[in-house]
Amino acid sequence: MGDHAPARRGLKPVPGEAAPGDLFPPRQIDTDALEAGRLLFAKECRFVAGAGNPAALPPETLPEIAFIGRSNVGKSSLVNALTGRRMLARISRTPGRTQQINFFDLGGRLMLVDLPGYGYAAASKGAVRAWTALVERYLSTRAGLARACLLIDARRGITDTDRPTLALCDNAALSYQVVLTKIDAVKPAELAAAAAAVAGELARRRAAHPEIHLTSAEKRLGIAALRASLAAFAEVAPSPRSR
Ligand SMILES: Nc1nc2c(ncn2[C@@H]2O[C@H](COP(=O)(O)OP(=O)(O)OP(=O)(O)O)[C@@H](O)[C@H]2O)c(=O)[nH]1
Ligand SMILES: [Mg+2]
Repeated sequence: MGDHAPARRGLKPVPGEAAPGDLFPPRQIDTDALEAGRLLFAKECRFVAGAGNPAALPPETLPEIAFIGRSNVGKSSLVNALTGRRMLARISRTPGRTQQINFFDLGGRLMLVDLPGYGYAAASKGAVRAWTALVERYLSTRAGLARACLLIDARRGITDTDRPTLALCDNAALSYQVVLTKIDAVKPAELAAAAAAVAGELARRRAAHPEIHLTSAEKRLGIAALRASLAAFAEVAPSPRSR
C-alpha cells in the first residue's frame, strides 16, 4: 500500500511513496508500473562480479542498467536504496571508493551495474586513464545495456566534470536518463531550478531521455518511481515450468 497511493497526493514527495513530482516534468506514474517495480526490486539481489579492467567484464546474461556519475554523487547509495539493502553496494565518505564495475543480479531478471565515479580530484593521471578505458569500453560495447542512469547531484547540477560523460553516452547512442540525487539537501525552489536547468541542457543532447528522476537515497524519495521505470527493462519472469 505504502508504495503507491499517488491519487491523493500532490507534488510533495513522501518517503517510500510515489508522487508526480518524482519526475521532472511532473507526471503521474502508472499504478501497474509501480507495482511491477515494487515486485521486481523486492527480489533477491546478489553481487555477481567486479571488473577492474575491460578484459574482466563478465559475459552478458541479462539486460543491464548502469549507474554512472561523478565520484561521491551517490551511485552506490542509490543501488542500495533501490534494492532495499543497506550494504549491497559499498558506500563511502571518501570519493573514488568504488574502483571497479560491480554487477548485481536482481532476481535473475535485470543486472544492476554500479560504475566507478569520475572527477575524483585526487586521482592520478594513470587512474583517470584506466577509468576512461574501462568505462568507455563498457558503455560503447555492451549490447545488453538497456539504460544508463546518469546521476547528477541536485546541489550542483550538470558541471564540466559531467559533460564528457554526457558526450560519451551521446556518441555511443546509448539511451540514458538523468537521475538527480540528494534532493533532501536542497530546498524545493532550488530543486525546481536545478531540474529545469538540467532539462534545458538535455534537450540539446540526442540520446538523453527527456524525463529526469528526482531522488534521495537517504530519505527514500523518488525510489518507487525509479524502480517503476527500470522494471520496464527487466527480462520477463521465467515461467515456473521452465525453472
Ligand atoms: N544528503 C544525502 N547524502 C547522500 C545521499 N546519497 C548518498 N549520500 C552521501 O554521499 C556520499 C557518497 O555516497 P556513495 O553512494 O558512496 O557515492 P558514489 O557515487 O557511489 O561514490 P564513488 O563510489 O566514490 O564514485 C556518502 O557520504 C553518502 O552518505 C542522499 O540521498 N542524501
Ligand atoms: Mg560507489
